[in-house]
Amino acid sequence: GGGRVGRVALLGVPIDMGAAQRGTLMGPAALRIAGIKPVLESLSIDVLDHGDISIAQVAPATDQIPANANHYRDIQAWTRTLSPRAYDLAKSGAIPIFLGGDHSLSMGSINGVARYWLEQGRELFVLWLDAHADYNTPLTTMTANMHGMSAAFVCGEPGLDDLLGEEPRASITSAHLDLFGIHSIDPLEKKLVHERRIAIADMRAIDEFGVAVLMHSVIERVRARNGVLHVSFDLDVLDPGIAPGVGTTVPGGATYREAHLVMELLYDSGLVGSVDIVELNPFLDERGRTARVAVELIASLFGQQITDRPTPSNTLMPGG
Ligand code: 6HN
Ligand code: MN
Ligand code: MN
Ligand code: MN
Repeated sequence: GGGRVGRVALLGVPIDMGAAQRGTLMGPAALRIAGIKPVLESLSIDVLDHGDISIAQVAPATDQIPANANHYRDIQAWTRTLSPRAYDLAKSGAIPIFLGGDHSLSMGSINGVARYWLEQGRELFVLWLDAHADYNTPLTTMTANMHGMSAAFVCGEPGLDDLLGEEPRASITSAHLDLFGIHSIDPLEKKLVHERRIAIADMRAIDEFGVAVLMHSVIERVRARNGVLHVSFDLDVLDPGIAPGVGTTVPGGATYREAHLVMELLYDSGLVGSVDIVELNPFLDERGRTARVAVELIASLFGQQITDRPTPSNTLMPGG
């Protein structure tokens, strides 16, 4: 396997203030110990690890702190720091992988990457692999935890309007978002997702139709518009039986093979331009199991195959 992807840039984003449970700040270290760099290198990919970003240098913000947004100042500092770094990494021509950290990091990573692709005249699409929709705003949230608001923020939903400060806002639209693997959604969040007519493949749809059929429609939508795909991979989309090391486990998640098939089909598509891997909480993990599963899935996303023989779908699909 391997070959299509030339360069990957790793960037650790050790943030845990967006979640209720602390500990995801250890995620980047655990992903490195689980071998993310050597595994990608074994696929003939050039990997540059940029280390972890820090918010130590950020100038204090003075905007009003909105209600119902826990640790707003911290998330704001991370978002303002990460967005320009994400822009630069996308511009470097490497595929950035943002190592979380809780899911609030996607507010910065997607904003920066979207700005780069917008400049290139390419539309950015986002595949949100998650147990949750993360489509709350300060007006709908039941917890005020900002990792539950990141998909809504990147789609330009109001309520966190000054989060980026001087950093240009590069929202995607809700028509560029695919929620995939969802099996937990709050009442007002569900209403908003339906109002926006956001594409959702929930776990019931995956049970009924299978991953391949549903992924095909995600991929075709991006390909039809010559778009680029950002994969925002929240490890809690996986069943807690295979991925216990996350703060918000929900029963009924994706199986090991369902998740690998998602990644294999994404690799075959050749459309993935950037990746978040979020919500790994080593403090809650069992002997590194979840970190290892995450790295195995990243391997499939970057071209590892069970055999190197063509499958029916990667023979038929252009770019396969
Ligand atoms: N995540 N919907 C819940 C909330 O607090 O808004 C859970 C969010 C989980 C967020 O896992 O990235
Ligand atoms: Mn999430
Ligand atoms: Mn989640
Ligand atoms: Mn199932």
